[in-house]
Formats: sequence, structure tokens, C-alpha cells
Amino acid sequence: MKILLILPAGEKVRVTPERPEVPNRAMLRFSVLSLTSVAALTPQRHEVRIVDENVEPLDFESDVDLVGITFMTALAPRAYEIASQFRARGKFVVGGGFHPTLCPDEAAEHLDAVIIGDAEGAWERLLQDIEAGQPRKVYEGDACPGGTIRPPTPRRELLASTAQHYVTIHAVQTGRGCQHNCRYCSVTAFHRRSFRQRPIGDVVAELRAVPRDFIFVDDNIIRSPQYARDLFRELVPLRKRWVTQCSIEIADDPELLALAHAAGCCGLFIGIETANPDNLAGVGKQFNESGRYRERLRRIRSQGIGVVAGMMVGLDRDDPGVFENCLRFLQRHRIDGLQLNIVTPLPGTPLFNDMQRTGRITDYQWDHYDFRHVVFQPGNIGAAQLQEGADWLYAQFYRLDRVLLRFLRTWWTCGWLPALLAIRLGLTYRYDNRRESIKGRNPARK
Ligand code: B12
Repeated sequence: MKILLILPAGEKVRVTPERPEVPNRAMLRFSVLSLTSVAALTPQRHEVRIVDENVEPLDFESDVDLVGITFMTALAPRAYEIASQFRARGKFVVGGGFHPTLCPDEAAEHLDAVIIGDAEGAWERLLQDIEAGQPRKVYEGDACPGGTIRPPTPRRELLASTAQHYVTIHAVQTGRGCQHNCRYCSVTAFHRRSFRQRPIGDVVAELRAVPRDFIFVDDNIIRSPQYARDLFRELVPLRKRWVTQCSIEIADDPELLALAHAAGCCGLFIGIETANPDNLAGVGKQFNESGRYRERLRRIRSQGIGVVAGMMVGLDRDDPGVFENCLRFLQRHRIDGLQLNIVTPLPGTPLFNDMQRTGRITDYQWDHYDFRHVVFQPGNIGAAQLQEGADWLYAQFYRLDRVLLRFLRTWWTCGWLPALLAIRLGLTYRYDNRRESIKGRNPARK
């Protein structure tokens, strides 16, 4: 069969035949690991192609037999549009990833088949059933006895022709899932509160074949501190440089932190979320211990590891002062980069269920679930104020003078590599904000 695997893109960043230029935001493009992984599971007799709409236009007249689409919630409307176009042309369309897994009934209305959870096992069974002329509607990935996964090496060579548009196509996973149970997080919901690890030998063998710079797209690389310690020790002689995401608890283990640095870690994305302890308790993230942020962040940065903070605004204790407080917090704690998220109740999470039960969800248009739109009634602040304030905070943090000053500060206090990453990320976010004319207003100022 001829198989086309698709990563859809949102309207503002999509490359189309009418708009063929690729937006200059490579720093925010990496991975596509979902599809290179599915491609790797596909028996060799099939021909596989990958199209990422972020970097190339999709041709609905493509000569294909089977279309596979990966999508998170924010991309569901586009995924369904793509599915309907291909189905109208008689193609069989299957979907997988976070949204189909967490909303399988909805997905099944738009697709010929839905993969729930991991592709491993499910994808191979679907292909066999299609060849036998008897595909089912829903497939579930294999259970993982013993919490170990052994996925085949992703087929990254399928991205060769567009690789220049990504900061890296070398996304590597050491495992899937997270040990925590934060109420807003769909990783916990997707993996049903479990986590799985790859054998360290498999990871190291894969890493030998990737270039010096790459990214670990784990949900929390220290989900098992012992595993992380063993992995980092193995990485030291490979002399790699990488970034990843993990919980702030890495700061509490000096040996683990030093090993991460020695293994080549130069940047961490950390979900700090909020400085307010009541907000942390409200989302089940007390382990962040807001009273210890200063000391923990200082420890991480003094190892030469830059910190990109994930911050949330719109939590129930947030008032109109949250935006300037957050900006001050980020400056005082010398945060090197920011991913700002407006609280978003993702389907399948406890947060979504709570908000739905109490009638707080005001918008079910999934393309607004991109963490940049207000889709619920906030507790202590107006919805319009939340939108304006979030836009203001993003625009302020990525103001050109701040980006440049941060670059110097990061270089001085953390090292040249984190500084280089910080300025590239800063200029990319700034470009994105300007492209979308994001300015906002601080609702605490009259
Ligand atoms: C890298 C990444 C990104 C990258 C690239 C995304 C990409 N598609 O490649 C970038 C930076 C662009 C990104 C952006 C965003 N992301 Co993101 N991202 C991730 C991250 C960390 C890793 C993705 C990855 O490579 N996973 C590894 C692969 C192997 O796992 P997988 O996707 O689950 O795929 C397996 C199965 O699901 C299945 N499968 C998946 N797709 C398909 C398709 C078919 C046909 C089949 C058969 C099987 C199949 O097979 C795979 C192998 O078993 C995930 C977290 C995660 N754990 O996945 C978040 C995650 C997907 N992102 C998320 C979000 C919310 C966003 C943003 C909206 C907002 C934000 N603040 O981050 C933006 C906006 C994106 C947009 N509008 O386009 C959420 C999605 C939640 C949801 N329910 O929708 C996640 C889960 C993070 C989280 N903590 O909640 N992201």
C-alpha cells in the first residue's frame, strides 16, 4: 500500500499552495516523532511518506491508499477537515495521538479507524486487517508488561527533504508518561497514570546514530531518578548536547543534576506553572513547593543548565495582578525562556471533567485549545482580562530589549550555550508575537 502520514498545522502557521513560504520559526519545530515512529512500525512492503503541514503543503490528489493523521486537541478541526477531503476521494483515513485517544467516539465519527494509545501493535494489526479487507473501527495499542517499551528506531530519513525547517529532527524518547498526576495534564490521562521506560542500551544505541545536538521529548526525564542517573552516566562519553523537560525536583538531587550536566544537558523545560501555593494545590502540583523556587532554580542554573519555564495564567486564585507579578517572578528568578499557557481544560483530564460538571466551559471549539485562548470562565478575573493580560505578559517578556538583556545575563550567569538557545528562542517567540500582532494590556493598570 501507499501510505501518507500527516501532521496537520493550525491555520496561522500552515503552509499551503497559495502560501508556500515556510514561517521563520524553526526553533518551535521539532519532533514529528509520532509519525516517524508509526513509519518505523510499517512493514517494508508498504511505501510511506510524511507530510508536515507546518513546512510543506498537503496535496489532496496524492496517489495514496491509506492516510494516517496524528493530532492533539487543538489540531482536531484541521485533522477532520483533512480526513473529510481524503474520504471524499475514497481513501481510508485513520487517526492516532492524544485527541483520538482521549476522545475516541468523536474521532470515530470523522475517521475510518481510530488508534487508541500507543501505535505499537495496533498499527500492524490495522494494516493486516486492511489488506484482508476487514478493518475494524477501533484499535488499541499493546499493553506493556513490566513497564518496558521497545519501539523501533524512528524513520527520520523520511524528513530529509524538509529537515532545514526544524531546529532538529532528532527527537528521542527514553520513555513515555510521568509519575505525577497533575489535574490539567493530558499526559497523565493518555498514559492512564503509568509510565514506561526503554532499556538504556536501546536508547544509547539510537543516540550513537544521531548528531551531537538533539532533543529528548520525554514528558519527565527524571520520572525514575535511578533510571535517569544510569542513563546520564552512559551518555557522558558520547559527548552530546541536549535539552529536555522534567520536574523541578531535579534540583533536589545534586548528584543527578551534576550527572545531567556532565551528560550534555544544556536546557530544561520545567513546569513551574504558578508562584501561588494555593493554585499549585488546586491542580495537584504541590511537589513544586513554591517557597523553594528561588533556591532550586539557582541550583539548576548554576550547573550551566538554562531554564525555560512553563507558566499558567487563569488558575482559580489568579487576580488581575497575576501578569505583572509573573513578569517580576520570571525576572527575579532569572528565567531564560517562557512558554506561557492560558489554563486550558483538555478533554480527558480531571480539570476538564470538573469544569464541564460545573458549567464553566464556554467554548468547545477545539482549535481554541492551543493554550493561547480563554475557553472557560475563570474564577477571580474576567475572561477578557485574562486574554489581554496573557497577551501582554508574552509581549513584555519577549520585548526586544528584554530578549537582548536576557541573552547577556544568561551568558554571564549560566553559560554561552544556554544563552545561545535563549536568544534563538526569544527571537522566535518575538517573531511569532509580531506576526500575530500580539500586544495585550495589563489589566492591573487603569
Ligand atoms: C514535541 C511536542 C510538541 C512540538 C511538536 C509536536 C509534534 N506533533 O511533533 C511542538 C513544539 C510544535 C508542540 C506544540 C504544542 N503542543 Co505539544 N507536545 C510535544 C510533546 C512533548 C512530544 C510529542 C512527541 O513527539 N511524542 C512522542 C510520540 C512517539 O508519542 P505520541 O505522539 O503519543 O505518538 C504515539 C501514539 O500516540 C501513536 N500515534 C500518534 N499519532 C498517531 C497517528 C497514527 C496514524 C497512528 C497510527 C498512531 C499515532 O503512535 C505513537 C507511537 O506509539 C508532547 C507530549 C507527549 N508526551 O507526546 C506534547 C503535547 C502533544 N503537546 C501538547 C500541547 C497542548 C501543545 C500546544 C497546543 C501548546 C503548548 N503550550 O505546548 C502547542 C501547539 C501546537 C499546534 N497548535 O500545532 C499536549 C497535547 C494535549 C492534547 N490533549 O491536545 C501534549 C500532550 C503535552 C501535554 N503535556 O499535554 N508540541
